[in-house]
Amino acid sequence: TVRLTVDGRPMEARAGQTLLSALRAAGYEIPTLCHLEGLPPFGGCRLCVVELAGSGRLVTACTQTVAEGMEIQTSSPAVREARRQVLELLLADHPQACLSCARSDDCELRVLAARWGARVGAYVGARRKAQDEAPDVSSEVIVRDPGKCILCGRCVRVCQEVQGIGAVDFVGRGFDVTVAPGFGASLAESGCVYCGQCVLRCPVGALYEQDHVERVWQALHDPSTRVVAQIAPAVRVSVGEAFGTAPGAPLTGQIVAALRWLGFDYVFDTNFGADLTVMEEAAELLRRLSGTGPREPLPLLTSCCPAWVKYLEHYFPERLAHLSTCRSPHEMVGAVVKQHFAARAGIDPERLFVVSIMPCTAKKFEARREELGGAVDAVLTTREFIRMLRQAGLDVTRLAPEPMDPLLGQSTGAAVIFGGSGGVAQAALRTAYHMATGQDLTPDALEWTELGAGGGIRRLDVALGDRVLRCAIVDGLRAARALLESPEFERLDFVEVMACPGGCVGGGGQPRPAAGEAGSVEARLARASALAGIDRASPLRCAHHNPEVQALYAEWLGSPGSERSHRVLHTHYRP
Ligand code: HC0
Ligand code: SF4
Ligand code: SF4
Repeated sequence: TVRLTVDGRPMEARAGQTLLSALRAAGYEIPTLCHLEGLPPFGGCRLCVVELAGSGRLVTACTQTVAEGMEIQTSSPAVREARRQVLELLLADHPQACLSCARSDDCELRVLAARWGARVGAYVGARRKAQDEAPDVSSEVIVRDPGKCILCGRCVRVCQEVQGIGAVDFVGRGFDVTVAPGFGASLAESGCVYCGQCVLRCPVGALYEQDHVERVWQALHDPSTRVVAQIAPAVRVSVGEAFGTAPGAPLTGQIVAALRWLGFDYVFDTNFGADLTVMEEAAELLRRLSGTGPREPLPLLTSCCPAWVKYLEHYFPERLAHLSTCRSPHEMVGAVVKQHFAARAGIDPERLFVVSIMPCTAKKFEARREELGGAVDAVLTTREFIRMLRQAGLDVTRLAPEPMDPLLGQSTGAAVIFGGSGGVAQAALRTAYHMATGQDLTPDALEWTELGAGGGIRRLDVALGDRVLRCAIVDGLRAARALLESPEFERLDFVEVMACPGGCVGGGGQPRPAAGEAGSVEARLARASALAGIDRASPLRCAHHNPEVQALYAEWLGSPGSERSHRVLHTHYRP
């Protein structure tokens, strides 16, 4: 340990730690607009400056390493003045549009400017050209508003360093500088896969999702439309954060109650679709293992993450035959609702409007794919859903829990863990094992080993009778590229890939933690462990034990992999 003095008091830190992480660990709230948890320091915004006692020098806490005997001031007059100036310079090149900005509620610039007393108009002069550029609305998922961009570089770095994509970058110099896709391309023309990790990190209103809230209200207010909601696994453990709960508070029943208050006619569970996906994907895996299907290579790659699917289509089209043909869980729910539930309930499917509430921005893109036949009509991110709740004046934490509606409302522990990295693979293995051996394996017995140092790839071998199934879990697209390009790839049988770090719990549509970027990793872990807790406490932990799924096969689909299952629950991909 290293001993230092902070604001006149002793403090200990780990040798080699940056001042920023040491101060934050000790409970100091140090402002930054560019720092990203888990990535190397950037030192771009200069808001995290602290004063070195003695020299009076200001240093950026994010780049400065702690040293024995160091004495620092975190809120001296010089520190406060420097922070205020940084913020005033940012305001000088920022539209004063806070009142109607998509990020007004949780804009980090607005909060910090007010906190440090930054004045609008303190600096006047030329402005960057980007201020006069119209927002890029080319994609059906993400809006990029260059006029609001403060050039913090968070989106650039998360896209490049976490996802390994680099769809956006700094372009131009001086007053021309902006953050955009290369070669003047729009976001829709770029290599963006719509994971929304950049949206999650943007501190201001320069990146946000295309808003589906109004179209959902319209459907709810239309007396001739029956509106169906379904909620994703990861949403149930994050919505509460906007209403003051700690990350990971499970609120499934309260969310169902809130949806009925909002006027939804039916509330179903994407988890039901996850159980259904498990049945189909496990059957597909066993079929591929037996080598009977045409052009169905191993490893089988999971396909429920639309950003991952788009990534493969764009960057590795030669690998598309590896992708499971299963539609993702919420698309399965949409298809079953429109093609089966509607008939049973005597409703014209044309009058049904299905809304998916997802932790994900890419699901907006998926829902528009022609191959999926418009089974889902609108996708709300967790954040948009929270805004609807606020518009309706509902505090979800104060509602009495209610159950989901029958037919597509029941689910098992296998389904809920879909929301965290590794969950899809574990859930599929539970059922594949049963399909192959007639026995249930102990869910908690699956022990994965980390492959390489922090590379985001985990491995597991599972004995299926006399055959050993070689499986991997891939967390994030950078790790996915590493695996696709490694010789190890061809030796695997089954691989789960989720685009977002930590899986959907860290999805691009999730609420930003109350503690901001500084609390992001912690929030992700808390949400994932909450999902694992729901699984462990579930009376049923394997998809094949879901009574409603069994009933759906018995009365309509036949068996997993049947001709009807293929028509309703599977898809194909475009190179
Ligand atoms: Fe996910 Fe899903 S688990 S992708 O991460 O597979 O969005 O939560 O809803 O569809 O179930 C997201 C989360 C889902 C789907 C499920 C899968
Ligand atoms: Fe990059 Fe994902 Fe943002 Fe697209 S959505 S620019 S791929 S981080
Ligand atoms: Fe969406 Fe989940 Fe994929 Fe992220 S990991 S893009 S939240 S499906």
